[in-house]
Amino acid sequence: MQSRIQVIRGDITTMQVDVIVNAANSSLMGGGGVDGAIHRAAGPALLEACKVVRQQQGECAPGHAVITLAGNLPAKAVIHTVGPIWRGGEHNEARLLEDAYRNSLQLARDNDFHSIAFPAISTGIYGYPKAAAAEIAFHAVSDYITRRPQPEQIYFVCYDEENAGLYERLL
Ligand code: AR6
Repeated sequence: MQSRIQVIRGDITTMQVDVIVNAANSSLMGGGGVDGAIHRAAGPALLEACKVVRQQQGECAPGHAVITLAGNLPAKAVIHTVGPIWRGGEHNEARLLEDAYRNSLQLARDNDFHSIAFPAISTGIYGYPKAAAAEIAFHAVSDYITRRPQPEQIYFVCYDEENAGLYERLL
């Protein structure tokens, strides 16, 4: 049987899964990195959907997650989560990063999704050290799925070589 967790090298916007996760910022209004790539690939419908969520729920705090449609993406939906900005490690960063993974999985499960793809949240513009972030990602996801049957398939999509190497070693 295939492992429930797989590491993929590449671009998350091409993933044919039920839901992909966006490493967003609290405004939910788009940005650079994977957020920019997802908005470009999804088209303007995604920003419109984010604006509606923003009007209804306000900003998305670090560690929290919200869900929208996926526009032109192959995925059925996008979960936008906000990772912590790295400020030296003494500002609850690890806990917030773990929450970002856990709350995204919970939202996928609440929406009855079976497959989900994550980027390496916070490890780009937000500056989280990649090795530490990879360990937290694996720990948070493994811990979640050992206790729950859904989502059945989790992909870690690594865009840069350093993360790909780290994730493959952890797997
Ligand atoms: N597919 C998968 N992973 C990607 C892709 C892609 N197409 N593009 C980049 N990555 P970042 P953060 C990886 O900076 O650190 C935005 O402006 C990248 O190699 O996208 O959480 C938001 O609006 C890195 O490992 O997100 C926020 O303001 C990982 O995605 C802020 O950046 C995360 O890098 C969030 O910063």
